[in-house]
Amino acid sequence: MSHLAGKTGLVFGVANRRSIAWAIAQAWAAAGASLVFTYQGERVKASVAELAASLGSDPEVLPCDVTRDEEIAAVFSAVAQRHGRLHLMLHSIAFAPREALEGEFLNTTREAFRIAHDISAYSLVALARAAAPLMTEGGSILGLSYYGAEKVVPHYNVMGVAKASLEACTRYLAYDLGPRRIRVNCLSAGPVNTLAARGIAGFTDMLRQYEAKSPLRRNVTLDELGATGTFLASDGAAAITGQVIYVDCGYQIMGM
Ligand code: NAD
Ligand code: 0WE
Repeated sequence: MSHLAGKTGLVFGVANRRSIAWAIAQAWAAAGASLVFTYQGERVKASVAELAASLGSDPEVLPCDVTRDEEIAAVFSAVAQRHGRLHLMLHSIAFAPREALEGEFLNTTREAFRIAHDISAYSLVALARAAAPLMTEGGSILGLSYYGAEKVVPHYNVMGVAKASLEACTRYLAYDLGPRRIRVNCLSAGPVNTLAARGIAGFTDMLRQYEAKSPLRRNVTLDELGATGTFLASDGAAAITGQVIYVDCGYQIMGM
């Protein structure tokens, strides 16, 4: 189905083929959207360019480290020049210094707190502000969150606090941008074995916990995240804004 035909989308957060951003980008492309990709740093440039090229339509691939205002500005001026307008934007970015995801939350340094919030939450505000003037026909902005925003997940620590901020940013942005018909939502994913999850102590146990305890008795797949991401981007979700939609096989409803 071509639910996103004629729409232009900008994708932040592809690092490799396991990235949630790549799953959603593929689904957006399959629904007919034209995409522009960004990547963080030279390390992932080639891999993002190769993935983007595999979509066939030769999408643009631009550098963007979201801690750099000048790189954000350059991305949006390139999109404005080449496409003139924008309909969809995906924010699938998170980072906290590794030490902050080990040990006690109590020991979070001022610098780790700043970095986690800058990259994982403030960047949504900066990108939304830059995107809004191009979303002249309305738009859909989508972020990625995790249950640790709402409940304590041991070791998620400052990332949980940053995700709580991301979800609150989603609501305030939805309020500001609603009159321009720009919707802002978060998809809260159950655990997925990506680069960002690899090397997290106990991650395999977490996947098993979801299999044992979630109502659907399994883990979410990348394809399912792509499908929900496409729904939220489509006119089927035209009256949904400011929401956190759980795509976690129902785990979030459980009390124990
Ligand atoms: P990933 O490592 O594939 O993606 C994380 C992305 O963040 C990478 O592409 C990386 O380049 C980007 N990034 C980090 N710092 C950046 C910066 N300064 N500027 C620009 N980009 C930067 O891992 P993923 O699991 O696909 O993570 C994507 C999103 O999904 C994140 O927001 C994450 O919190 C969220 N999420 C992941 C899971 C999971 O279990 N994997 C669950 C729920 C939510
Ligand atoms: O949002 C995330 C992880 C984001 C992330 C991952 C890393 C690893 C490498 C942010 N910063 C870094 N910094 C690094 O140096 N997830 C939802 C996946 C995740 O991470 C956890 C989890 C889950 C789930 C960490 C502890 C406990 C659970």
